[in-house]
Amino acid sequence: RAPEGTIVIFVLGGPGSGKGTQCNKIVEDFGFVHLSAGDLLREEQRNPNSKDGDLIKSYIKDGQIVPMEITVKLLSKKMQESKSNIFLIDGFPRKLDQAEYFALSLHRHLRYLESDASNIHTSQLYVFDPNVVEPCLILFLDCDKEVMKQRLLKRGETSGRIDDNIETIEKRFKVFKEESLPVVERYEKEEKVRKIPCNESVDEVYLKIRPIIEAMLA
Ligand code: UP5
Ligand code: MG
Repeated sequence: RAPEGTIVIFVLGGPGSGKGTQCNKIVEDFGFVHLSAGDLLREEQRNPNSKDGDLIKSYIKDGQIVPMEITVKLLSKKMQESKSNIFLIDGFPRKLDQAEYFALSLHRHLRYLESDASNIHTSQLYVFDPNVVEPCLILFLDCDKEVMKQRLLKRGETSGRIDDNIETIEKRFKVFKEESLPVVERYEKEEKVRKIPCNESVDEVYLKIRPIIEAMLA
């Protein structure tokens, strides 16, 4: 059963496992807000007024994880601008400490608002319920490395993504295994993870995801 208030679902999985593709299907059916951390970082990187553009570019090109303060700032800004309260967060957290930082920084932000904006009624500022910033569900898209590699190389023919080349793809796999998989293992201990085998077609994979979301909302 989903908690009241803000609902956060993390969609995790290796590079090319289909996170973005499956999130789009979920949005079509359920209308949640989809926030891809990678998409937000690429958008920020292209913004000529951003002071972080060059830094983001160098991390992504090297398949490394961008310092989390940057990513969390982008995510929490989008969450606060949104009128919806159900968020699919795709490709984040990518490291154990990022999960803690995500929850904590939202707490801190609320306290800051509470102390600073004394002329506005505080209830108007509670965009997040601090008790439910923790995710209620983790969808883990589990895909064979060879399948992911073929998908990314194919996409790389037209995507223009600076990380869709074989050299960076291999680095992304290594970072995923060493740094991001422990995040999934952490949430497995809390029994929040639903593991979805993802080698099949887009529609076959989605057929396994849809009932999980329905059950969460029931
Ligand atoms: N495709 C998808 N599903 C398919 C299926 N079932 N059958 C056949 N084809 C399928 O899919 C990839 C490709 O496969 C597409 O062409 C699709 O049509 C096809 P997609 O849905 O895009 O997969 P996704 O898992 O989203 O792959 P993506 O490349 O986005 O995953 P990454 O995790 O590598 O990329 P992301 O954008 O999340 O991050 C990129 C970089 O940003 C990271 O390497 C890192 O440097 C940085 N980053 C951070 O530093 N911090 C963050 O929090 C997030 C990102
Ligand atoms: Mg993606």
